[in-house]
Amino acid sequence: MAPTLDLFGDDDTAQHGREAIGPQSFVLRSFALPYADALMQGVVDVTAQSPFRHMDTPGGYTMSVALTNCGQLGWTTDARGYRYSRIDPMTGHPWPDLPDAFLRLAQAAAAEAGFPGFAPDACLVNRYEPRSRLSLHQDKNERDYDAPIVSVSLGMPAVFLFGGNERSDKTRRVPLFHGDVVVWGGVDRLRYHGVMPMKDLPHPKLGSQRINFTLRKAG
Ligand SMILES: O=C(O)CCC(=O)C(=O)O
Repeated sequence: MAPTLDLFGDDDTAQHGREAIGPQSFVLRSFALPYADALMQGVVDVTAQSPFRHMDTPGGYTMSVALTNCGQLGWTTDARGYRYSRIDPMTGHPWPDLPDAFLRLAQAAAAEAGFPGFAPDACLVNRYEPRSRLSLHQDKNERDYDAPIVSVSLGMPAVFLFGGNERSDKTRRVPLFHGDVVVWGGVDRLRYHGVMPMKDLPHPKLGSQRINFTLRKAG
């Protein structure tokens, strides 16, 4: 019988291993699976304090991806621009603490990709639904670019776009599944990236959503 494609990466057939997508960029297949339950509990705890919301961009659009943050600094956007802030503008309170499992996973993944000693102070949590997309962008709001970005995928599969240092550079399509972690830094730190419009491929545990965390050293 022909092998079936495991779309969810949630069982023994999930792919494992480290795939290079740039000189200092890697997909760590299924790396987050051992942390998945703790991560999802972390999302529940974080969103109880700072709920998901759709933010506006300086260009006048509302993002199709809903987001929140945890950690000392949270990334926000509104008509005035993109920035990090210590206070959640929706609640008027500091962002929730970074759950311990997020930190442990981020440090382990960064080390696995060649970036030991990663000390993130910001975690953006994105929630994608069918048709949500994230256009190509560079992560440039951080104070310096010495630390890598660690990006964790849970739930529905997605196609991650990984480009070059110019917006017009060719992009590579990288399928990402539940439990995959992408790490990029060093010479690749400013590469353009984004997510193609999501298809509705419900995940057995998370349903028709994809949760992504990106951990950064912003301050
Ligand atoms: O959802 C993803 O895989 C990427 C997220 C991202 O690029 C970002 O939050 O800047």
